[in-house]
Amino acid sequence: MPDSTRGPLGVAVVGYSFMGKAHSHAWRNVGAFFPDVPPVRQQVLVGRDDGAVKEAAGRYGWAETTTDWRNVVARDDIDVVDVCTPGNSHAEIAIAALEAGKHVLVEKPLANTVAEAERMVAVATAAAERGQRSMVGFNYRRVPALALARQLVADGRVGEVREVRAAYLQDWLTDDAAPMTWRLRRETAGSGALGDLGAHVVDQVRFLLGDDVTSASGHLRTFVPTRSGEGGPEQVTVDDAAWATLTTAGGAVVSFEVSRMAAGRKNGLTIEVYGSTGSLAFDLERLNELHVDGRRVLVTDADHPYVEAWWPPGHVLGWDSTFVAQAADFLGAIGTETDPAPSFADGLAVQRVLSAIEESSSYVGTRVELPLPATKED
Ligand code: SOE
Repeated sequence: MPDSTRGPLGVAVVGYSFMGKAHSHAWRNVGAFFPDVPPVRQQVLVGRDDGAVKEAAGRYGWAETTTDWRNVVARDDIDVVDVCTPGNSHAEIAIAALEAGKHVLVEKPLANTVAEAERMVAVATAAAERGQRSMVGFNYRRVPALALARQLVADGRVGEVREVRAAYLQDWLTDDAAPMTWRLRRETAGSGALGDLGAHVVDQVRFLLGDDVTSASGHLRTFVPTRSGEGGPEQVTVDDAAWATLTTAGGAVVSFEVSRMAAGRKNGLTIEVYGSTGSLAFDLERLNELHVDGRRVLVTDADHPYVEAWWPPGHVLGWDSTFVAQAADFLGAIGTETDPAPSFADGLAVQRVLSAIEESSSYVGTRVELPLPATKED
């Protein structure tokens, strides 16, 4: 187990693209806004391209860089390993870091498959016995409005939850000419919108309701089957969009929709919770607001979750603040020797739902096929 009594915790982030940048911002600023958590040293930024990772490290505030994550997880001056790589390397890096005695944070989704996630849970469970903390980066749990929504549901403010409508809509792949990326290859991303965006939706359903998903009936679609790769046209092997109906142990029914082709929606995670005595509604593109029974609540008061770490009422927060609060919760767990949430087990539960949605999508039996009207068949 890392010896956190020897001063600031040494942090290494593996990955320097979008999530590596967001997490670097978090490690750099967490101490300023959450002074009661253990301090950190931004020690190593890891990336495969030596020149690019050095340039990023200079901007993001890292002391050094390397192209070899295996070297980093073995270092005695590294206490925390933060995995911000594509999903196909989450399991290998996280397991190696846990077995090397580190605390580990992994970006969502936890893994690309249920089997990988199960292995990660087993290693994390054993590591917890040694005092090592592990967490999966469902950062939207740190949006004050969603943390407040969870409190309201738990306090019975909306009564028995019957319906949830949740969608995560983006539009960066709407244009057929958008080129191939690792996110469109099953071998690197595991799935498309389903795992990338749907992981957040499933985690939010479990987080807000404090409940588990017990069934899934899904439909996946790839609207643009090939895209331009470096070597010419390449097959897209993941979904562009996914739909599902989920049920929960508590009896709720969830309408689930994710897409990367929802023209005009940039980062549209919307969640509506309908209960027997009230309702809640949230839109990530207006993340400081929560609608309670249709009335807008500006979630910026000091007694709202996380807000007192930031600014006075009305001084709204941005998407990036969720990563700072996430780092604070992770460091707080290390400091208090408690296990943080969401755990790898939560990540595995999400992976199981994603897998069920994908599996059910291949079942013809769950869909009633409707013949086109005669006039259309001519
Ligand atoms: C996809 O574009 C993405 O970057 C997700 O991977 C993140 O998890 C989400 O927070 C923002 O959108």
